Amino acid sequence: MKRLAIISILCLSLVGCSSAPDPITVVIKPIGNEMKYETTQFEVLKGQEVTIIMDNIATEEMMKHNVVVLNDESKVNEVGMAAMSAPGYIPENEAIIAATAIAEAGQQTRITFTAPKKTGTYVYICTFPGHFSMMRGEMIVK
Ligand SMILES: [Cu+2]
Repeated sequence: MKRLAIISILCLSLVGCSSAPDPITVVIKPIGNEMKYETTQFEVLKGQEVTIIMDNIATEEMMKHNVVVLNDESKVNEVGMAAMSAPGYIPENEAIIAATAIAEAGQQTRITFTAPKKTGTYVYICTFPGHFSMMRGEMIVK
């Protein structure tokens, strides 16, 4: 009986060790009123709960931004182009794994999602029309 109790305590602690990593929050801002992200790379762990905040510190009304994470870098153009005529500038596309809503100048938008189980580099873009060629970054999943 004593041994059984010890084994079950061991199992419980092992389960604790292998549980998902703590959630992470990443704040992404533009550089002032430029069409550029200040943060162009960040790291997360596979399976981690990730919150991305688009903190649009721009003061020019025309500078609206979001953060759209893709699982396929070859789809950047396709998604960027389709976004121009999509509701909220976020198209329906299988390559999109997470997207914040567009943040107006001075506003914040956010999205919470689970990081992919597969390690690698995932590109993120701003899909406000005309921005995706300039506004890009990389989410590294480790
Ligand atoms: Cu933008």
